[in-house]
Amino acid sequence: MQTGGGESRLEIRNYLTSSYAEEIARDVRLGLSGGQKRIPSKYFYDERGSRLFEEICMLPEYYPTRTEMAILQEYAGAIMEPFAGGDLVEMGSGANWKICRLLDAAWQADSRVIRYVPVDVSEAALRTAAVDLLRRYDGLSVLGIVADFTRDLGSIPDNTSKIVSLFGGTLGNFTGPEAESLLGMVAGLMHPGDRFLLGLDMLKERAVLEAAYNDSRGVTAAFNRNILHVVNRELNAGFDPLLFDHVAFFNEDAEQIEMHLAAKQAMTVDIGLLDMAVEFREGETIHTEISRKFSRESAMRLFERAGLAAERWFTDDAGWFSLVELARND
Ligand code: SAH
Ligand code: AVI
Repeated sequence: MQTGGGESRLEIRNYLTSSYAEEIARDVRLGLSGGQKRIPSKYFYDERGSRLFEEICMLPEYYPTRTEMAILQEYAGAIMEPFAGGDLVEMGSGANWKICRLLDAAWQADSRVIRYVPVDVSEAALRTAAVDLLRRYDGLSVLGIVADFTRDLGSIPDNTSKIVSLFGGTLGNFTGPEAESLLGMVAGLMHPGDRFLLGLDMLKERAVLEAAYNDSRGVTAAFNRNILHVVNRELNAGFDPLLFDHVAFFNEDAEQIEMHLAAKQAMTVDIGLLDMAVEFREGETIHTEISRKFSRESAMRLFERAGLAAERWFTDDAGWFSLVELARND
């Protein structure tokens, strides 16, 4: 869709609409049928979920956003300096705070021609962020891609130089094999000179990690429960989200935070559109998210397997978060 007037610099292509209903039906049926029940974390992000995530980013306990923002603030000039213009692709873009740091650096330097290409499953978040950017940056054009980046990376234009970014530690929301395949797909999009900016949340003290996912105001709990609101709406299900406790803990062996929703009592939940009744024992959980934490060594192993090479590492003084600039390893 091309919007008119002052917004003629905005085009949004939606690759999800036809498949979303079938996909959530398939994922929820499969996820709630096995031993450990699961719902994939990408279903957190409807309009309300994206807003709750933005609230999480501002919480005192949730250090990743402010730490990555500070890294970007310090190094955006150095990151953008070699980029002569082309596409700034952002996977899992959400709100536009982080890309603004890079755009500010480019706009201050000169007037390179830059197109911003956000890729996100949440059309609402993507549209709001895009319209705001067009207002702020004269001459910027935006091609928004509403898609699942684990599947539809082929929808990203491939005819110009680019910097691809995946901020926020979102890579950590994927298992090792999923992350490797995602990075391999990004490597496949890159040409000589292209760069990939990857935000990684690093291993640190358990108390700091667990506080970030168990905030005192209960915003993360509301974000976690929101996935049940999404399933209720999309699949005509009968979950009472308040009958599930938010549970988040650091699994040290797996080097990941795990988020679950634990049934407060035994119950049966009907999922109308799937013609399915799901039984819960008291205390039984739905696993909703992993958030993997990296060391330099585990990250380097992953890059190598995906055909990527780290060119520059940018970190904060405490080493809590890393922004890694990667190139294709040819
Ligand atoms: N980049 C932002 C937002 C991170 S939240 C930041 O760093 O703060 C994760 C974002 O990724 C959300 O906007 C969510 O809608 C999007 N997302 C999650 N899984 C996705 C997938 N499989 N495909 C496309 N977008 C996805
Ligand atoms: C988007 N992602 C990097 C967040 C994280 O920290 O793993 C999602 C989140 N889950 C709970 N709080 C934030």
